[in-house]
Amino acid sequence: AAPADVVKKVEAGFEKLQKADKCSSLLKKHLTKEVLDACKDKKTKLGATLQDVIQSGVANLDSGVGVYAPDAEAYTLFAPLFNPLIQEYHNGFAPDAKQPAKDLGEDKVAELVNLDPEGAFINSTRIRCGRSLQGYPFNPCLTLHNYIEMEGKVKMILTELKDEELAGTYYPLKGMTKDVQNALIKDHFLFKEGDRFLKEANACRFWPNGRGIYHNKAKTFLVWVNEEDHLRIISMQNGGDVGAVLARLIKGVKAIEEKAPFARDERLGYLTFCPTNLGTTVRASVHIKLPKISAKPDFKEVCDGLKLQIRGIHGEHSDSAGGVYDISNKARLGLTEYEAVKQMYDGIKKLIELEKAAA
Ligand code: ADP
Ligand code: CIR
Repeated sequence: AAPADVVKKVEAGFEKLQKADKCSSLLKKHLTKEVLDACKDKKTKLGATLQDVIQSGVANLDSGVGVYAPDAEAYTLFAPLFNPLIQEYHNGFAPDAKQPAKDLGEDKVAELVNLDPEGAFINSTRIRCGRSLQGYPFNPCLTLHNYIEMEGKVKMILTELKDEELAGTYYPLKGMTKDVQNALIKDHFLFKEGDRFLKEANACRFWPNGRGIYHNKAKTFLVWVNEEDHLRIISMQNGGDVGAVLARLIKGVKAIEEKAPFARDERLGYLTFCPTNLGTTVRASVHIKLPKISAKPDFKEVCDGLKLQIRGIHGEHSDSAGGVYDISNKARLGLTEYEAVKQMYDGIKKLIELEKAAA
């Protein structure tokens, strides 16, 4: 069972959330007294406790979600907390629901014609998915040795990619100059450093060891190694050709999957560190200018209705700049990979129609 001092910490965390009037995280909402009592004494085989699950959201009261899974077992052991939270985030995915079989949409990419052929609204399009290597837990439970071993395995797989569009170079974060790192971040290619939500989840230990980025010359196919997830596989390019971006992602995912076994759960699909990414793990986004409708007070409501999520210009927890927003599908669980992309596609098509019609 969880040690007494950990149970104390968890109880103090619960009290802190209860007192925080302005906190509107899913953690605060779903960590009821009953859920606390059902989970506070539990410990996974790897030694993770409820404290590991909630510590980021307790430290960061402005979290939208506030929880992470330290290992795969956490999703079932702490189901009284995760299940209702997952249900609310992913469009009502119920405790007895099951992630459908994988369908990346290879046979349907041609239907995704350019959303903005004139280039009037969309700066760029990006689709990413996450993968966890079978046999390794998530960040808080990884050792320095794990990080270095995982980086070695992934680097080997990536540097052996033969396809011209996928072939590239792996750049470890360790030893990268700050200038290069900051330029990659600014240009939206690399993950940021010092994310307080990840830090408080114990996800940045041994940084920058074992972390890095792989990309092709054009920086249209990229893989993040050991940031929030073991792998983040990314396809991106300027403009609104969603089909081309998806086709490249599919090619990359298939080539990598041939070489590495990934963790997938019967019910939850592909397993990830953050419950918002479970299932398909797909976030398909555009950087888009919608000056008229985004200035209206109901913009967020309109996006909610289209099952879209709004982020700022430098990703999650950042602000818009120059009227450009990052808009993506919100749910990743309970639908297929293709449907996740299509949710973004259909929603953005609608937003562009609304923008054109707006006074
Ligand atoms: P993730 O998408 O992996 O969940 P973030 O929201 O932090 O994580 O975004 C990561 C980076 O990807 C950020 O620099 C963000 O600006 C960039 N990005 C996201 N969508 C697009 C897009 N459509 N075009 C260009 N860059 C994008
Ligand atoms: C939050 O709750 O706001 C952060 N923990 C992020 C939640 C979802 N985003 C993510 O996993 N990238």
